[in-house]
Amino acid sequence: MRQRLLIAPALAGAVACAGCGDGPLGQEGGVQLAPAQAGVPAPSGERSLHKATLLPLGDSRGAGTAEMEVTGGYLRVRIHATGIVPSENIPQHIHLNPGCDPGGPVLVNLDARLSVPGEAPGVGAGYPVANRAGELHYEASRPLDDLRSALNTWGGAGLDDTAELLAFLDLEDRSVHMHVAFGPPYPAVTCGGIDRIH
Ligand SMILES: [Cu+2]
Repeated sequence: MRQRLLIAPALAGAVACAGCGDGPLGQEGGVQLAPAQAGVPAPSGERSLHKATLLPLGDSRGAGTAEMEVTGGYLRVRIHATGIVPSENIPQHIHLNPGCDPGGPVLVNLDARLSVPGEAPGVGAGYPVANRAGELHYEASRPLDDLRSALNTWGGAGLDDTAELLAFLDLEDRSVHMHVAFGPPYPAVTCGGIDRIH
């Protein structure tokens, strides 16, 4: 049994996120994650497609879909949603928990570059803005090697290769949240558990 991995401790100035469960938004602390399973061979040319149906929470009318695709050495995330407050940067993340209540701490920021907690804030100008009709269309991608490096640097994840990265991300056991632009506590306005499509 290998030692459990530890996400970097919270930094001063991190903001709270009531809709996210425990931990502040963006720079969570003290998250214990199971390590990648030893003995699992690295698949060649890893490909997968995961999807979450985003449903409204609370008084929100927000709804949509999020797709997480691993292909060609990249993680690519697309979100299409409606009923989103226009003209504000909408914080959105992949959260650790499979369900929405609570979502748990942030695993990946769904900002312009798919940053990780500690690397970039969980709210602010890096996040997408809905148009005047309340439609939000978002796409971002990041090389898997770059994402792995960031998780090692900012989360102390100790991931040696892509197979360990994908086991660490464990996308089918996570959820996607979008939040109100202003906070704290940045309650979630939409959420969906992630399923693997193929
Ligand atoms: Cu979130």
